[in-house]
This record gives sequence, structure tokens and C-alpha cells, in this order.
Amino acid sequence: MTRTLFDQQLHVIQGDITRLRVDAIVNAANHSLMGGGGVDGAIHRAAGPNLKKACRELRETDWPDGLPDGEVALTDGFELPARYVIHTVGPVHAKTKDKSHLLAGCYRNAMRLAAEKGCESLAFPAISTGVYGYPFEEAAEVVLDVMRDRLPHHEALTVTLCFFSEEDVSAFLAVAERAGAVD
Ligand code: AR6
Repeated sequence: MTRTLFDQQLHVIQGDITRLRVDAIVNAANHSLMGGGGVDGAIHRAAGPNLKKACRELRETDWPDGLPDGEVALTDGFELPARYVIHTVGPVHAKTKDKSHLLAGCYRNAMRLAAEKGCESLAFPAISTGVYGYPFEEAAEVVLDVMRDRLPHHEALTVTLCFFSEEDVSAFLAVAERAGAVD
């Protein structure tokens, strides 16, 4: 079931992001861009070996020191149904340091890059909320703030938040309802 927010410009679904037929999906990558576990591993497996080659080239040409937190880099989707993959690096959660601006940067920069490439549909996983340990509800608040702020600037773009579990969908919608953001 799809729930919509912000005048239907934001969709919330449960699913496997590697199966979405959208213009671009976002990868919760790491600085190396060379793949990893979680959603990163799933995207690399589904896209096939050309994705790793493209990421290696990006490292050599644009990001010799690795992709910094909150930044974005674009590749094709290769064997994925999605045309592009926008790689980003979420912050590793730290109790003693507020990293919300870095997490917000992932979402904001990916939306900007997608719009620049003429994308009309963009899907995000729950960046940083797996291995990187960002508390889910805190991340959801960051995502809602960015969507409220940026969606009006990208009127041609529909964004999907693709959560891997129904629990995450429910948790996100609960935060959105408290914030008065559900349509
Ligand atoms: N579709 C949608 N969501 C998924 C999928 C999928 N196929 N697979 C997992 N998730 P994580 P992070 C969800 O750990 O916290 C990697 O090793 C997952 O349930 O993938 O940003 C990278 O290389 C969770 O809700 O990303 C980095 O080293 C969410 O995706 C590191 O993990 C994000 O979990 C990045 O950690």
C-alpha cells in the first residue's frame, strides 16, 4: 500500500528498492563507493559488475579521497530497472555530535542532482538507519524537514521513500502524522 504526503509528491512504500522502475534510486553507500552490505550490496548485486566499474572510475576522476558524508555522485543503473543510481554517504550516528545536517545533505543533494538530470521519479532507502546506527525516528524527522523544504522547489519530481520493512513504514508514518504531514 502506498501512503502519500505533501500533496502526493511524496510516496511511502514498503519494498526492495532494487526493483523500482523509477528514473533514479539513491544508494546508501560508503566513502569508498566500492560496495558493501545492506542496501548498497543489494544495489550492486542487482545492477551487475558494470556498476562497480563506474564507481571505480568516479573515484579516480572525481573523488580520489572518497565521497564525503552528505555528498552525491551519479552513475547509470546498468541492469537495474532504474536509469540512474545516485550514490550518497550518510553519517555514522554519534550520540555526542549532531549529524542531522549531513543526513539532510544526502536527501537535499540527491533531489537537486535528480532534478538537474531531468528525473521525474526518485526513490530513497532509509539512509544511515541500518549499519550506520542513526535512530530511525530522528532520521524520519530530518527527512520530513527536507521534503517540506525542498519538494516545492522541484515540482516535476515525485519522491518515493522505500522502506525495507512494514515496521519502518509504520514508524515513519507515525512521525509524519505527529508532524501533520500526511495527506
Ligand atoms: N531495499 C530497500 N531498503 C533496503 C534494502 C533494499 N533492497 N536492503 C536494505 N535496506 P544500510 P546505512 C534498508 O545498513 O545505515 C553498507 O555496508 C535497511 O533495512 O544498508 O546507511 C554501506 O556500504 C535499512 O533500513 O545503510 C555502508 O558501509 C536501510 O536500508 C553502510 O552499509 C539502510 O541500511 C551504510 O549504512
